[in-house]
Amino acid sequence: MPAVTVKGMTCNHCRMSVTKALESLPGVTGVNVDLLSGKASYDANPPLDPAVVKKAIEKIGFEVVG
Ligand SMILES: [Cu+2]
Repeated sequence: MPAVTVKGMTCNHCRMSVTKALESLPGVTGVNVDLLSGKASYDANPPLDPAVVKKAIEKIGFEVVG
């Protein structure tokens, strides 16, 4: 599963926001976001452009750090 590290998530609401943002992207079949580590992993077919993933997360107010 490809993954990014998201900075700025502080509670379960943040985690759900990031999850929903990723789930809304075309072709996404699964999303898992870990609040403590900030790791957001996803599966998509066809694979997502990492720039699109970054943009979707930044659009809702979080920072992608890796
Ligand atoms: Cu929160």
